[in-house]
Amino acid sequence: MPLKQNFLLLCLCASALAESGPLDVQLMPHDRMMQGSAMNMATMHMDGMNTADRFLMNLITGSAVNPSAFAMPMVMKNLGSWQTMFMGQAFLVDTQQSGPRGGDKLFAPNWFMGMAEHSVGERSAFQFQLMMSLDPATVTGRRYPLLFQTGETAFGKPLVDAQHPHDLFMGIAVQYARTLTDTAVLQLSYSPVGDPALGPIAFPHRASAIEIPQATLGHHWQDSTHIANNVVTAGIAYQKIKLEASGFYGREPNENRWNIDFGPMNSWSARLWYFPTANWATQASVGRLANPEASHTGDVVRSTASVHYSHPLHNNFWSSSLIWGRNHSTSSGRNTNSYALESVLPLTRHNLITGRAELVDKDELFAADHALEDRIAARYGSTFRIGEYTIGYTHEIPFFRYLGTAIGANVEFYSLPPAIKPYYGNHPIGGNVYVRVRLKSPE
Ligand SMILES: [Cu+2]
Repeated sequence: MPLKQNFLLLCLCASALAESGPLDVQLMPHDRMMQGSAMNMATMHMDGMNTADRFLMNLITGSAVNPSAFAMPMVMKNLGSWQTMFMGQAFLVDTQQSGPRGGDKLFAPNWFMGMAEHSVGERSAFQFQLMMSLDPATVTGRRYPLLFQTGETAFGKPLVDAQHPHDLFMGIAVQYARTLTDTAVLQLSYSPVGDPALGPIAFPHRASAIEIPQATLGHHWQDSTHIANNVVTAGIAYQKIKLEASGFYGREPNENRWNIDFGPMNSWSARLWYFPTANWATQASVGRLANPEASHTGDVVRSTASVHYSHPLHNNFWSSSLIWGRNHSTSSGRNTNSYALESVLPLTRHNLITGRAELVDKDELFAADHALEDRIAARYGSTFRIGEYTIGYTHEIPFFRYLGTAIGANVEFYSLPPAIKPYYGNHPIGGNVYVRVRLKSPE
C-alpha cells in the first residue's frame, strides 16, 4: 500500500470526530480510574490529582498509548501521597509450527510493570516506571519458533523462523509532566531502557494484541524500538494533538537478555499523535536508527503510521489496530514494508475472538546460511512478501480477585511466494495453545 493511501486512512479516521473536551481525550477518564482502582474511592484521594498526574497515568511504555477509552488491566494503590499502579501478564504457550523450518516449544512470554506517581504543586507531576520480564529464563534457548519471524540474534546467528525473548529490564523511566495551559501539557522523560517516540504502542502492551501471545511478524518494522536504551523524550500535548521527539541508542538489544545494553544517543525519532476522541489513537512517526542490527551494517530509516480503536463492549473492550511500518536500509537502499490489521472482539465478558492479518516484506529469511542466501538471491531476489493470518479464541475463567485467568488457542495460516515453498512446504501452518494470567482490579 503506497504512502498516500496510508495517510488517507489516517485522515479517514480523523474525520470520525465526536464531542470530547480538548485535552480530555488524552487523559485517563475519572470514572475509569474508579473502575480500575483496587481501593475504595473514599481512600483514594483522587481529588489530589492534578491534570499532569492524570496525563502521566495513561503512559504505559514511556510515551506510546492505547486509546484512552481502553482501561488497561491494573491494580492501583495509594501509598501515602503516592499513586502506584501495577500491571503484568504471563502466557504459558505450547506452539507447533509446521514444515521443514518449523518447530515446537513450550515457552512463557511475560512482563510485569510498576509505576509510582506524585504530583508537584498544582501543575506538575513525576512518574517512575519499572518494567521487567522473565523471558530470558522462560523462553529457553534464546528463541521460540515462529515461522517467517526474523530479527536479532541467538548464539551468534541471526534469528530466522524464531522470535527473541525480551530483556530482563524492559523499561526504566522517569517522567515529568507540566500543565502549561488548560489545553497544553509538556512531557519530558528519560529512560535508561525505554520506548522512544517511534511506532505504535508495542504488541506486548497493545489493546488489540492483548489476547495473542506470539509476536507480530512486523515487529522489526513497527514497534521493535520499545526496549531501546538511553532514551530521552520531549513532548507537547495540545488539545487533541501530541508531538514528541526522542534521542536514543539505536542498536537492537544483544542476545544477553539479562543485562542493560547501554550506548551513545546516536539515533532520533519524531512522532505526531492525533486523538479524535477517547476511542481513537492515531500516530505517524519517523526515526533513524544508527546501525541497529548485529548481522548487518548500515542505518535504518523507519516510518510508521497507525490507527487504534477501542470501545467498551460486554464489560470488556473491542480493540483494533491498523499499522504500517517501513524500513529503509541506508546500506542496500532497499525499502521493505509491513502491514498489520489486528482485533480482539468480546462476544461476551469472558469469551473473546482474536484476529490478526499481516503482510511483511521479509529480507532475512535465508540470512543465517550465506551459501543458501546467495543461491536464492541470485535466482529470486532476497525479499519475499509473506502473509500471516491468525484467528484465535480466549476463554476467561475467573478464579482470583486480582488475577485474570484464561485459556485460549490460535491458528496461523501463511501465504508465501512459490519460490520459497520448497523451504517451508506448500501450506505452512502454526498453532498455539495457551494459559494466560494478568493482574487486574477486582470486579
Ligand atoms: Cu519487542
